[in-house]
Amino acid sequence: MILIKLGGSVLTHKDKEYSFRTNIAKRLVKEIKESPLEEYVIVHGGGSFGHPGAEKYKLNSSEPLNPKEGLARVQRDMRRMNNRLLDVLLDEEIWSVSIPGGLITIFDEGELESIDDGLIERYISRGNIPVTFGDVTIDKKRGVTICSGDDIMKGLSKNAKKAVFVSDVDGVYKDGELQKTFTQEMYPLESSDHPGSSGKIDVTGGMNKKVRKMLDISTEAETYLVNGEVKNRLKKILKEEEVVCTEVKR
Ligand code: IP8
Repeated sequence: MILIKLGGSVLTHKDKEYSFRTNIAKRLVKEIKESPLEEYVIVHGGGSFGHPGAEKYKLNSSEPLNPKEGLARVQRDMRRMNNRLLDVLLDEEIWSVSIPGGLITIFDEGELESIDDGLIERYISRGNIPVTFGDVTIDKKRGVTICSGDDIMKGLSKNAKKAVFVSDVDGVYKDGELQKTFTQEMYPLESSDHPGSSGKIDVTGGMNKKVRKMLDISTEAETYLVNGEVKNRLKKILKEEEVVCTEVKR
């Protein structure tokens, strides 16, 4: 099984609320379709649908504000985004099923405790493509918390051969240089490592957090970060062709 995370940074304009980048989504979905994949799961992030509400209700903190309302509103926002992606997938005849991350995960103090991968497996074995996404979920201590798409990638990685993170950067940089391979010793990153890293809202926090999760995932599956804004990079990586990207390896 292959895991593909379509980041909120490619699927949305992060600085404009609820702005889905339909054209990029269409191209990425076509690239997936043109690759020889059979069993795969698509995971997507929150971008400008999920993150502004998550920030407003402080859903990633130990004391969320108005958690009932925040849960309801931000879950609704994420389902809006998911529907936009489903429209694109179904137009390409990729028979997708939506599995909200908030309904298959349980968190404890902001950390993923368990994920119901059985549900995902059941749909895969039917020949459907599970599409899951970052969401608001139940947290044993906090009541609610944010489940990021990266957490879902981690939760599903034990059954995966490959985990591909599609973002708006060419890969992971160290000392301003794009790394073909990023290893444990290069962690953590300093803000000066990554050129052009922006201060856009992303409550699940920056490249360091992502790379930390990718290092963990790499003990289970080959793990890559690739730029989805550049045509055919995703397709090439799925076809196991040489492409500009970073392999993260513990
Ligand atoms: O963009 C976050 O998912 P991510 C989901 O994968 C929400 O971190 C609701 C902000």
